[in-house]
Amino acid sequence: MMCTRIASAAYPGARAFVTPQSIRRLATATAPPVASAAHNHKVVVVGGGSAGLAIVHQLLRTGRFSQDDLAVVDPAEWHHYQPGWTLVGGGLKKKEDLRQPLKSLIDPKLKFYNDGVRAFSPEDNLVTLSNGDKLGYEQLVVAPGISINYANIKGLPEALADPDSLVSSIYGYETCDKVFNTVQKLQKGTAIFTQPAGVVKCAGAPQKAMWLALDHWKRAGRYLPSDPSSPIKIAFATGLPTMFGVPKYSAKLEELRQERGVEGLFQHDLVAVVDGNKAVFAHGADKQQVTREFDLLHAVPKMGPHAFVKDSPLANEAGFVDVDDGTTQSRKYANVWSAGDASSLPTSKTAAAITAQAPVLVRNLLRTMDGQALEPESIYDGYTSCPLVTEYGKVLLAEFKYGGVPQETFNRWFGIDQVEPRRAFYHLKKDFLPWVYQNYMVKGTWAGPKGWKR
Ligand code: UQ1
Repeated sequence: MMCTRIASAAYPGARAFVTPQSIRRLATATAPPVASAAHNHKVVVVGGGSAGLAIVHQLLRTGRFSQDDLAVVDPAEWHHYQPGWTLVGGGLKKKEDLRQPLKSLIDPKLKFYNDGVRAFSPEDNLVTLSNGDKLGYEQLVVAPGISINYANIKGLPEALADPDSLVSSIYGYETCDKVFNTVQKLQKGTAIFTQPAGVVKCAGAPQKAMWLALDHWKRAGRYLPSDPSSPIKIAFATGLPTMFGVPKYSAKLEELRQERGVEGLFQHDLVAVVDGNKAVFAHGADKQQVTREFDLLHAVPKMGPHAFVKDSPLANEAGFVDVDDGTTQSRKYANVWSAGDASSLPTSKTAAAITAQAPVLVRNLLRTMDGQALEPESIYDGYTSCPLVTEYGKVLLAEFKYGGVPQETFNRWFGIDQVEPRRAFYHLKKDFLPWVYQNYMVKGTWAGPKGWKR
């Protein structure tokens, strides 16, 4: 679960720079080219998403790399600004405006392999592409994100694909615009918004979709909070025991839920959609089956590591790239690194988290490449953020680190308590962040709360 993935204790810093003896020390700047590789690169970055692009362009900007020294591997045609899909769900943005051809975002000095990964062979410093080609590397960054597994909820793929159903999800490009269509269509009945047990990216997004829909219906006079005669009724069905994994923000969101008359179905994990209008949940520890009828369903699919990561020697038991919580270095291979959703870093999976992870990873990777020990201060503290839209025009800006400890940028500088939903944070989310992401973060010049970097 997202909330339990947040480390319960503060990061034990000492572990970060005491490298286990068992770790491989072979791959440094002096590593010989790999004879069996079709192509050799100094650094191979798997993934052209938020983490991959930020990292590879930060590496390039050091000026240490020549043409094709750095390679990016990704089979995608498009790069999406996924944090914007919540806003598409609220009718605030067009999904077409949130994507760019991936190729157009990759600096011409980089080698781009527009292909998937079949296998990692870290003992041989090799990555095998889907087309069979082998890439040799000195350093490897694994940042391919996570996989969305729609089929793990029975009947969900069919319900999402049916253009006439009121079943949608902000979690996919195909369906994020269906969300607002279904919200506009619903005149009366029960709307259910779900959040699965287990790992999801952006643990706040499932309820953002709900808060925007609620506000839309309220403004249209179809939702009357806590009034039994309300034409529309709303339930939030979550696999988790609370509204959010961090107590400070969870308390506020629970207060909003109660104030706004939203039914809370906690520890309800959606397992099936049947007959077009029934949601089946596994409830509690004994997974007791609970069925609820709906008129509108916003479903959040199950997510998990990609098979090519999970089935590789790089993975931990849960299937994520097994890296040190502080250094982002693989616990098994000293020349392997990971950040973003694919990594084992025990924090909430967001683009904001990557703004803090990427500079640490880059610094530590370069030190390792130079055969130098890691610096004790180059440690990721678990920083992540969730700009939680609570209504049109208001955002609660959750920012926290490992242990669910709040670390609020605007509290630090201006003494503003970010638990209070505010208009300024709404504009940060809707206008500033998409702009800074596209113009700076993917180019390697944005470090989140630490601002712009060279
Ligand atoms: C951020 O930098 C970022 O990436 C561009 C996000 O992802 C969209 C965020 O959600 C947040 C909160 C940040 C952090 C930036 C500031 C100014 C706190």
